Amino acid sequence: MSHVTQTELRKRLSRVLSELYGEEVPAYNMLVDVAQEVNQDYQRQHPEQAELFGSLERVTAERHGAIRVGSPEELSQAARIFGAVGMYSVNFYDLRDAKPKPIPVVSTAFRPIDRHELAENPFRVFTSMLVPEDRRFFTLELEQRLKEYISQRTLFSDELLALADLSVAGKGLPEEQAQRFLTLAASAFALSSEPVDRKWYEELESISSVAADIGGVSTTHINHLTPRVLNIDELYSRMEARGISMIDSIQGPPKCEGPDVLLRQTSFRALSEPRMFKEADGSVCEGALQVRFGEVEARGIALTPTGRAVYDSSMAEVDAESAQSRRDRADVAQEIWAQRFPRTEAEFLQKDLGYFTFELVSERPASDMPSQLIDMVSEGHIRIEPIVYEDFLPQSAAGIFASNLSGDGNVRDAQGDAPRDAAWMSGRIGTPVLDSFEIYAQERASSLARVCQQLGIQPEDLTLPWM
Ligand code: OOG
Ligand code: NI
Repeated sequence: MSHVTQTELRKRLSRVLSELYGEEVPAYNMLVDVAQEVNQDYQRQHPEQAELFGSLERVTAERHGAIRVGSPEELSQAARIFGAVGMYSVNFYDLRDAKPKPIPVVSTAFRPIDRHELAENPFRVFTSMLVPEDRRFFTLELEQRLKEYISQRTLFSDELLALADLSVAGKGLPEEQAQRFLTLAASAFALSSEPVDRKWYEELESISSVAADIGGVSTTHINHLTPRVLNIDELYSRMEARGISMIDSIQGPPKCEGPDVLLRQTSFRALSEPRMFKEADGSVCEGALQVRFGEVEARGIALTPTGRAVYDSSMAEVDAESAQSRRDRADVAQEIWAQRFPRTEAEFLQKDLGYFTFELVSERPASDMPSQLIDMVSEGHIRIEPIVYEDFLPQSAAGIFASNLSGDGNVRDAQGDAPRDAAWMSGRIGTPVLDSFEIYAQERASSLARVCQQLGIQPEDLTLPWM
């Protein structure tokens, strides 16, 4: 019987979830169609740039999902399921003191980490976990009831988890088991028809609608699934032209003249979905909830710690300046970006703002070349290629969460008292929570090592912008 590799399993999982979500949220299908139109037009108009950040084939299949779970046990199970298809926990995001609205979760993203695996299929899932111990949101009494409720439910069946472990051990699954794994995974992430206990849901919703979406129901579900687009400004206006009202702005860096950096995202609120409710008197009736939405993303260069610091301070500057001057935020952002970020990739490299890989394109011996990497690039001996940002941005994620919340929520005046970080999360889920800066730096280093080997020199022989 044929063997399905983890890579193939990931491709299929992404496809199966996309079909499922399209059935559940028809507006998603429209978003995917519009994204594909925009990408094809972009490819036609800018053939030399369209594949700068990944092949069109990759970008067309590319999705990120978002799910939410209630406890470290549930998160560790999600890690096993994603591990089965070659997706690993990268970065720790704490959204509990996020602006404009605090969200009672800490998050990570599961994604492939190897460059070739990303090229094959970069499926990633932003996974958030409720923090019932945080007193800014929950009293001790509510914490206990939440934990009790969550510990009694089963998000992922034993059979699904056993197949996931088999896939890790055998680097994939035989065809029949692969199909079973996909069927069970899809049903674990589907919206449940189980009645929602109205009183319990509303109690949690008065604190945070994210808390209600996680702890107020007996299953998890895909909260959104996001296609990638090559021109997000164009997508934004085409969706509005089709009568879909998008959130006020695009999250993340503004449109700028220089190379795209990091991640830009925008979303629209999905329509109400019918859900069954169980009332206090035991009767069951149909109601509606509005928690799921559509989102789209555009990706650019992964920034180095130096570049990221410039990004963070520029964002803060934009906030301060637009609040003070009351000018349009997008205009202020464009102005500040033009001052803070260079216009060319070579300058990004020279100032050590972004990560690149390298390719030797000259036949000359190393002795005939400059010893500064940046000069080798500007004289055309070495070609650079930006490393695409594969992760998320906490501030943008907070904006995406906030723009789709139903109520205002309620944050109490208390100490948070539940410290969480990557090491804590890693200990609780039993696998490392990787740091994306290290992944990008590693990729840059191995690419440079290859070029040096071709030249018969050591990386230490070169003057590097980041050393
Ligand atoms: C996750 C929100 C964050 C993103 O793309 O930054 C997110 C959620 O709503 O569960 O998906
Ligand atoms: Ni998202």
